[in-house]
Amino acid sequence: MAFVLPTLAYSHSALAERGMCQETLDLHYGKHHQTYVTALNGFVEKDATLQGKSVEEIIQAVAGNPDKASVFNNAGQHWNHSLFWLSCSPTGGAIPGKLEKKIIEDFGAVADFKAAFKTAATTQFGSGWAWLVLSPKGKLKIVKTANADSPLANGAGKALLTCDVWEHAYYVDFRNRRPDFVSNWLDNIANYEFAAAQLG
Ligand code: MN3
Repeated sequence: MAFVLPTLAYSHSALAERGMCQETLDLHYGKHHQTYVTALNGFVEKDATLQGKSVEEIIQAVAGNPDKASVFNNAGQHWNHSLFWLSCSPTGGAIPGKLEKKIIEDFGAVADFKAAFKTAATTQFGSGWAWLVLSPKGKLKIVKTANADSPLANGAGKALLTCDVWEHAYYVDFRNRRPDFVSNWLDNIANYEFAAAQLG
C-alpha cells in the first residue's frame, strides 16, 4: 500500500481568519507534503527492506544510517507534517484543563511554556520543527529538531504537538517574521485538545 496524504479535519480556508491562509494550505499540504509522500513511495517501491512497514517503522529503521538519509528525510517529513496538521485547528488556542495543569506543573505557567516553545521555534537555525513532548520520565518538555528529524527518531519522547518552522510554513502569511508566526500559532491555531488527548 502506497502512502497517501492524511485527510485534513478542516478545509484549506478554515485557518485563514487565524493567520494561516488558503494559499499556505494549498502549497504546504497540497504541494510540499505531497512531494515528500511521492518521494517516499518511490524509495519504498525500489527497496524491499522498507516494504510492508509503517512510516514510523521506516523512520526508526533508517535513522542515523547515512546511506538511507533520503529515505529518512522523506519518511520523516511525511510523519512530521501529518502530526503538524493534527496540531492545527480552526478552534485552536484554548488549552484544556488537564493539559493546563500539567503545563503549570512542568513549566511553572502557561506563559513560560509558550515562551520556551517560542524560543525553541525561533532559535532553530534554518529549517526544522519545535515540539511539545512527553519525555520518557513523564515530564512535558520543549525540543527542537532540524530538517526532518523528530522526537520519534531521536528518542526525546512522545510528540504531543509540533510547529513547522521551515520557511514554507510561514512565508506566505508572515514573510520573514518567524517569531510572529510562532506566537500566532501558539495563541490561535495550536490544537491543545489533540495534545491533551495524547497525554492519555
Ligand atoms: Mn512543512
